[in-house]
Amino acid sequence: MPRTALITGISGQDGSYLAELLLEKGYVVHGIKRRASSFNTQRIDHLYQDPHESDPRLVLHYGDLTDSTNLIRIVQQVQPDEIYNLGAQSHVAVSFESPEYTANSDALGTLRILEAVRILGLTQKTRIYQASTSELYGLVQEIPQKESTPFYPRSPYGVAKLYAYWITVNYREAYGMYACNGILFNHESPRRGETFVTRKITRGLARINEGLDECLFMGNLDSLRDWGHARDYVEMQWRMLQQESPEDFVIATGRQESVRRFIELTAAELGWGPIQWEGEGVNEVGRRDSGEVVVRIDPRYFRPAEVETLLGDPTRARERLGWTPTTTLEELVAEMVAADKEEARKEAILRLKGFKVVGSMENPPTNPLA
Ligand code: NDP
Ligand code: GDR
Repeated sequence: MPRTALITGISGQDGSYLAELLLEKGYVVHGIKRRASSFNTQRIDHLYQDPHESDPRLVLHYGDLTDSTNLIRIVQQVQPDEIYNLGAQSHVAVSFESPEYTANSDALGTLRILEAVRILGLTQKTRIYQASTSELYGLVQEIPQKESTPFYPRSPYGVAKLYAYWITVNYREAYGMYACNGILFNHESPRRGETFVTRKITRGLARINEGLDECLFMGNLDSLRDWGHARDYVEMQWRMLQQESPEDFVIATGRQESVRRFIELTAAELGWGPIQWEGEGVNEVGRRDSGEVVVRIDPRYFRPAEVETLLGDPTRARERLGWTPTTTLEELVAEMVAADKEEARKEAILRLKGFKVVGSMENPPTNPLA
């Protein structure tokens, strides 16, 4: 019998890579997607199977982490061997705008998944992966951060994920469930949402390169992050559920760079000369080799409370999960730039041929709200 997995957040960046991985491994994959007024499954459309075919290996269910009845029904129907709880309002800046919704989906959503498994008597059958985050460390108490580093979240998102972390630990201890937290540091890919910083940079500079935009507006350029590739990280999510007993793991590369450096790496990948930084604070600008200002600061992108520095220590994952990231930061940037260059080139050709380019939801401007 093939194993059955249920993925919340299957339409997101990680959900799409994880679904690919599990299908390759022979799983039957069920995913929860939210009802939207337009199509929202672009990242998994290549995996789609006509539901009219017999025994499809990818099955999608409408649902939402804010709806217990729906979650209980889906878990009852699917009887999963593994649940990957990846669904979340995952944007830190947006969580300051929608703190209550973020708590409902990210904190209580996790509780609802755990309760569904418990209520349905599946505690000994179903293994649960909880998508925990380096945002738990927030105002960091120790560098680098490891599993034992104390938490100090700095956003409604971080606080909601703190609840999710502890309720996962609590259900493991209280009910003997196989439930574990992956404390994942930032991971990116060409499928990263357009408003997260790395994608905003590769997409924005690729559009400037094609003459579609003139300037990228940014927030804190000195923020430090440990960036890896999402494809590598979802493999660790799977491995965490294949251990003899459940444990929490930090997944990170152990290398830290600034947002500014990510811009420089992107510019280099586009074949530009070095970016010249001029001015200070909100007046700082980045000038490209041909003389144009391509980066400016917009205070809108600063957060009410910032996480300044994150650097993970993945020693435990290396020793127990055999963790070896396969993608360097330079390779990640190259892959993202190549994909965004192609998108920008397509749009430039459409414009040149006189086609009106589709509205802002399909092609959000380089400087979106978050
Ligand atoms: P994305 O934002 O790309 O995907 C989030 C997914 O959650 C989407 O499928 C989204 O659906 C879905 N979702 C949002 N709200 C709800 C809800 N109320 N009910 C059901 N589904 C919902 O995130 P990533 O793939 O990057 O991240 C996956 C998980 O890992 C998230 O929980 C995130 O917080 C966490 N994480 C991510 C890290 C990273 O660097 N990427 C690092 C550490 C943790 P829709 O497509 O309809 O919006
Ligand atoms: P983060 O990712 O908050 O770490 O959360 P994001 O890419 O949004 O920000 C990283 C850093 O870049 C700074 N920054 C900007 N960020 C955005 N989005 N837009 C800007 O214009 C900008 N300018 C500077 C930010 O201030 C921040 O310091 C991500 C999410 O995927 C979470 O779900 C996940 O839990 C963590 O990573 C680990």
